[in-house]
Amino acid sequence: MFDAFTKVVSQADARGTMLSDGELDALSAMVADGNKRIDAVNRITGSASAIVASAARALFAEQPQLIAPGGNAYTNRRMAACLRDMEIILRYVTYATFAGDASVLNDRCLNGLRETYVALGVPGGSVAAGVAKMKDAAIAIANDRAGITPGDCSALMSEIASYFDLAAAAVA
Ligand code: PEB
Repeated sequence: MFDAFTKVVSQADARGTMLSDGELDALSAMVADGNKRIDAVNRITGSASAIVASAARALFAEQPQLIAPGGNAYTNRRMAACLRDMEIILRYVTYATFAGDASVLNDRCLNGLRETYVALGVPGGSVAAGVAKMKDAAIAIANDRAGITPGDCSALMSEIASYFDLAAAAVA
């Protein structure tokens, strides 16, 4: 598991070189903007249940076969497993955002997930659709201009979006 710093160190070590100016500049910019990152993680974390609930509601409205008899979220047990899976994925997205690196998400959540869903008969495309809905809900909350010192969060928001996209692509 890497964060943005250990990833750059590991890459430099693999090359056997000192850290480059570009690497130092990029990490320096990340530190300078660090409060935005922590605030975004804090907001998403604090609204995690609402993000999962609204994404699940939207997913089931769009794909009602999932909650119809025989569907993959039919019965309380499967519904609970589905909401739990969405929450797990969201949790790893917040870890990746905090670390500034996708490796924790890849290694501990997405690795083998597609195969797990195939084995379970859970439709990966539907999970991906749920993840995309979580992305929209999470970005809306993290990027809300109200109650914060306004600044440019566009790079951070695209970074967060990229972690959701990675998760969706891993199971789709
Ligand atoms: C992945 N999900 C399920 C299982 C596992 C995971 C390992 C089988 C064991 C169990 O039921 O608990 N676990 C989960 C995960 C990690 C992990 C992400 C990462 C570290 O350890 N059903 C739907 C939707 C979708 C869904 C499309 C969006 O209709 C999910 C939610 N996951 C779902 C369902 C099951 C499941 C299990 C329904 C139960 C399947 C079954 O037993 O029939």
